[in-house]
Amino acid sequence: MKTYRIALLPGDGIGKEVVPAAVRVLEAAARDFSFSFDPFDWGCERYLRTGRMMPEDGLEQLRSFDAVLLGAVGHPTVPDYISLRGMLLPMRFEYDLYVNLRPVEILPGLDSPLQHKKPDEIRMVFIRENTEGEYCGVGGRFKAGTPDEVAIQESVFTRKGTERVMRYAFELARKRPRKRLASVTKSNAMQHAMVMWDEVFAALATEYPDVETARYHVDAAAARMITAPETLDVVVASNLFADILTDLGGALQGSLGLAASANLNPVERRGPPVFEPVHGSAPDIEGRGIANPIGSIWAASLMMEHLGEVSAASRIFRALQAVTAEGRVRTPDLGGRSTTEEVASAVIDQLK
Ligand code: GGG
Repeated sequence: MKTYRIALLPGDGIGKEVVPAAVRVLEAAARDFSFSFDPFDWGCERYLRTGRMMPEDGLEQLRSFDAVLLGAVGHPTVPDYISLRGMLLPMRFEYDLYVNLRPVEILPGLDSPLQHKKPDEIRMVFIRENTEGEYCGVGGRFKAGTPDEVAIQESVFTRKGTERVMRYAFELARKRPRKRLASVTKSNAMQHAMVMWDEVFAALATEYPDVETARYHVDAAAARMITAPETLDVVVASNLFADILTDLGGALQGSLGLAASANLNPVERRGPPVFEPVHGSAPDIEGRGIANPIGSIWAASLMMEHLGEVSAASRIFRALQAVTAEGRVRTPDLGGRSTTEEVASAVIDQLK
């Protein structure tokens, strides 16, 4: 029987509540395979104790795992750039997980804040470039703390990095019923990187005549997500643009607590893929047991799909859908009074 080795990185805040909920669901979903879960206590508390979010050889420690299930990073007393760059971004960069896949769709029984749209009119998947762009970290500060201070934050877009993420998005669009791909740009204002982005998109489009393409400036894309979400199917965007737009996507879904993501390298393995809810550590509700575990459970379903356990992935997702459709068990972000544990138990009951 196949045993999947999963590294658990709950991280900070509500990550420590939603990851155990997802693990319970995964265990209940295992039929003809099993899991071996290894927990790692990496995160901001470790940083406050030792000065590092993870050990120096942390990335090596994770390398042989089949996948990583991550919760959240962030703590009120640790600068966000330290927590993000101390654990999550190094995994994406070092393992070259260049695709960050984020579905945006309405689960049955849940209402989007867009009252003028039907649930089936909001069904998109964002493909976020995940290893370069605005997040590359190139830059510096000069004359820090003086009135003459200069801060430079460079974006780095490579043709290779742009092309490979767009190719993934085209391939995905080709497999979906609507076969549409929108590229998010800002080439009117960013005449170097985003013009190259547009050129690569246009060149690839000639290889995919069956895929209907569109190109929107990021500001127009944000508006379109509200006014005409039914026109969006697969959306490819840079690291920063997609990070922002998928938080809007989470809001359209009804709560950021529902949004899931998969950090993947579909071509080669330099390390394990990483699955995580989109939300952060939410210190305002930490420790109250009311965090919505659906984003984390959905991420676990994406993980099973990526590991080739398609039937387990779809059983988990259908169980999630059954729970939201029934509407009896909901956490407060969805207007209910249920706890994280109660939602996980309801999903497990559906799995049975
Ligand atoms: N679920 C992981 C987490 O804590 N995400 C919050 C965050 O700030 N993410 C930034 C990013 O995805 O680039």
